[in-house]
Amino acid sequence: MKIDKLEKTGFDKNNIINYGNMFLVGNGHLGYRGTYEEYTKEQMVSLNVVGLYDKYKKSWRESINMPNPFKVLVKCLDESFSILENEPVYNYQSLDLEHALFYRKTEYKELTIESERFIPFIDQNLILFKYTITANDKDLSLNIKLGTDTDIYEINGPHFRTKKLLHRGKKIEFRGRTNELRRVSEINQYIFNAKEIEYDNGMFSFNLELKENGKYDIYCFSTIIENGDLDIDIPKYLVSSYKRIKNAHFKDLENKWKIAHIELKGDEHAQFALNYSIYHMLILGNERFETSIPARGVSGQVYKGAIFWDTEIFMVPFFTLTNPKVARSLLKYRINTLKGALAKAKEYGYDGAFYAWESQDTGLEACSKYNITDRKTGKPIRTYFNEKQIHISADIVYAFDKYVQVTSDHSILDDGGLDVMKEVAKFFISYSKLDKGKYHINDCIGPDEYHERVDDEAFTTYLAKYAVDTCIKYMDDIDLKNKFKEFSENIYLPKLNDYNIIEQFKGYYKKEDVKVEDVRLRLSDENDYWGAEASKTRVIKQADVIALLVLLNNQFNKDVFKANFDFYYPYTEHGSSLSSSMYSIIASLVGYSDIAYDMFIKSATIDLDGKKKEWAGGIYIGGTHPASNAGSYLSVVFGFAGLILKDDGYTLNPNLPDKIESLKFKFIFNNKIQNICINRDNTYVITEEDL
Ligand code: IFM
Repeated sequence: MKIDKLEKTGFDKNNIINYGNMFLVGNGHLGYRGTYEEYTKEQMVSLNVVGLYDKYKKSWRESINMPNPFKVLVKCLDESFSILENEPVYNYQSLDLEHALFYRKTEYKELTIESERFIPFIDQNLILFKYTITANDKDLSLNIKLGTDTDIYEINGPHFRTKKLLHRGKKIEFRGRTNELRRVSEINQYIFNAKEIEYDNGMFSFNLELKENGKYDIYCFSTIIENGDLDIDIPKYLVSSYKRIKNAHFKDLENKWKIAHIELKGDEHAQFALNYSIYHMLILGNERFETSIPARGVSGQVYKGAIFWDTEIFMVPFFTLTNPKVARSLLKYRINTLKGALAKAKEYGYDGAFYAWESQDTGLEACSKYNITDRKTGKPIRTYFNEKQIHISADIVYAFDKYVQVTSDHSILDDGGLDVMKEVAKFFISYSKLDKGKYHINDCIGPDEYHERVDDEAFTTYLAKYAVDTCIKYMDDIDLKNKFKEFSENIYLPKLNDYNIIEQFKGYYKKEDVKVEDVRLRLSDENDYWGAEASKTRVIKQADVIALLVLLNNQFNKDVFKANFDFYYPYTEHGSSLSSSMYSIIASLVGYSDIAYDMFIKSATIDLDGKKKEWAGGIYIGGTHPASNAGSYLSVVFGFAGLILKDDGYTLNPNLPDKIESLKFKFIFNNKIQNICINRDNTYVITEEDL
């Protein structure tokens, strides 16, 4: 297995934010953006913590960023060696995808700066940094400023109503109290040699005489303490600790890759993009936390650090197949937040569990009623994602069902999974309206968010029925079963028309028949919110009926896949990064292998090509795109390989794109590793081995 590094040379200020996302490191609980040590909050330096949230006044409640533990500024006389002020002779940065290690090298005539950082999984709340200065061709007298920057980058902050810095020797301790009165601290242990050290407000300052070709190393071990425990025992780290933890981290990552890696022979571009996508999954899956994975992963506070359907529909399947323990902890998050979902249902007058469209630690709704602002006027736009995107509850049941199917781990049902299912079933029954003997799910929003408050929405109704049927499948309670069966047998499902097409919602066909480019021309700016114009037309934001066909593929045949693909493809903007992987999968299943390939590449390169949407109206939506990363994995496994999961096993129906000579991957099914090898002619060999 060879996994190339992500590498960039040169420096362009315009790339700073993008590279911050691209070169992210994390361990599913902490994330540190791919920024440089001289940067500040202006360049969006951020140490993001998943599962910690705070609300400042009337702003959106969002995840917390901690102080930057590793700020370094180097000066020689009056010359600053910050890349923001001083153009280097050579600049290089890399991300070792195999080992989740960030590295940078910036060369000036007089000196070279190198740094690296990583966030181990083995030690949950630790980040390690190393910084090296080399004097190039003469002795140098340097001044170094090094320490903790408490001027934090925040979107809806400030989140720390009190900030205190304590300093003992080379240790700096930040103690913060959030607006929600949570105590969080950060203990930063620095290792460096210096004679006279001054300290001011989180920063050490000292002079350094560096001989020609001499090297000077600085280390930092930063520990985040989330429970306010001030007596926590933190080891005293040494230089040898750095090497030891780094070695263990490398081995850990190598083990993770063993199952997750996919070989796409003959296509280096696709291979690299897929490796990069899988990297993002690996730095997000942490079985020891039940805080789930936010839509922007650990790259920052965009989307409030909240968890969406992205996790259950895109990411959970990746982990179910490659690391079921992580999948289980993601599902546990939905069990733990059931209370919030019950409260939300009650608030809106429904029974059961109405999961939050944007969910945080409590499971209460974090999605604002005005989730988008008008780009020109700055005025908030009323959206109904929160109240009407009810498919989220069914998506969660879907993820539970697939997990059980693949792992045979029924204990998740006893641990609360069945309660989730029952409450979700009750919710859909209470949401529906009986009309002429049929239960209709009206006034909702499907994955296509441009058409709000529609009736008989295909994705939602099919998934609602699936959720209720899944609950019936697993439960014993006869009375409840009969009640659920009555609903399931009589729910109204949009039917296939004479051409095998499923109408996305009642009245969709009557919408103005224009295509994506027509709507684009109606916008005054590409960053305008598309919903305003698209809602009047057939143009949709993202896979909706197509997503339904992917998820419930057992219920439809190839003719239906093809008819709906042909119909909806020209109307789909792919305005969400969740769209293209769904189209890729269906394109593979109908034999459109070129489109399948293009859509896969689109999904896999979302964080590499710099072309993604950064604004929705006036709201910044940049960051990494884990659902799209997971989607590229799914495009290969469910699309190119045609994996179909069934209650009694699985089947493969491969359709390799022309550029790919062979495809090899592993997944875990029923506690056994399945080794799949697909040849150019779509013949394949499966071998099985013990875990
Ligand atoms: O969950 C998605 C949604 O489908 C489209 N807008 C962005 C959300 C978060 O990724």
